[in-house]
Amino acid sequence: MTLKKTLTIAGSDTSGGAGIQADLKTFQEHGTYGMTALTVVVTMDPETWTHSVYSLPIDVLKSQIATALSTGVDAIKTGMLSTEEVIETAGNAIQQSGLSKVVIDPVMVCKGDDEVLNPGTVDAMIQHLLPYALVVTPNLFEAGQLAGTGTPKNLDEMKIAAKKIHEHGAKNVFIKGGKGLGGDTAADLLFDGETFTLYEAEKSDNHYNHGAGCTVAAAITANLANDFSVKDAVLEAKQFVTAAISNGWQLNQFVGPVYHGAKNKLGTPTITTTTV
Ligand code: PXL
Repeated sequence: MTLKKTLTIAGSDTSGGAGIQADLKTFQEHGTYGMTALTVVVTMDPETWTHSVYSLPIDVLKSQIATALSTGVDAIKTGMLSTEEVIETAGNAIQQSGLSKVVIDPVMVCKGDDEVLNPGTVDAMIQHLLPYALVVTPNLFEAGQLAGTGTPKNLDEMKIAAKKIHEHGAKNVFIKGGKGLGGDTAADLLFDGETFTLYEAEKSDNHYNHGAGCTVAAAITANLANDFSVKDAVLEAKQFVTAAISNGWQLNQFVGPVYHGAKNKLGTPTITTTTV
């Protein structure tokens, strides 16, 4: 048997819903073989759930990336990259790998924590990561940061941000609007440099959605590894994360992660796609 190989360069969410834990679960559900290069370990205070972020030494990150890439990776994803040095290291490794199936999830915040991890990282992402992105997957806040426009509040502003991010070299821009746009659906926008496609799902009233952003990006990565087109990769990923959010569950009094096994176990939700 052979499996497609997927690598995530990202942080560990000890609580298991986001980060490399989300990526590995999602890779597995898509029938790919997941590998990791860990950037940081995130822990949560048991009393308050305040996050602490512990960075790994840069040499340890470089060794992990070299280990994984030496096996012949099919698709690569980046997640939480805590410093400019880490971003540059990931970007250089991606460039040297020559891989085209590259998904950049420009993680800037964890849910519930509103400040950008480190403001210099936005420019570093633009310089070192976006030029190699086959797909970049910002949420609304991250799209506004990368575009320099401020957070988009409606579809027209999402389109403007998507165009600006595309100008930074990302071939496809997938902005995760989710519930944030305030309409009747959970709506995400794909821009491929020519066409805008809106992917819409019925809004879930379940608010246990920790890890949704990492999960959709990881699903796109696995689908690309499995030779899906970008449009098909995004469609399946939206189905996958919609099912995962609908079946999110309460881990403790602070957090409710998505359920990564939902689509395969419980079925595929309906997604509508519209050219807008
Ligand atoms: O959801 C963003 C995210 C990404 N990566 C790691 C995280 C989080 C949020 O908790 O912990 C490691």
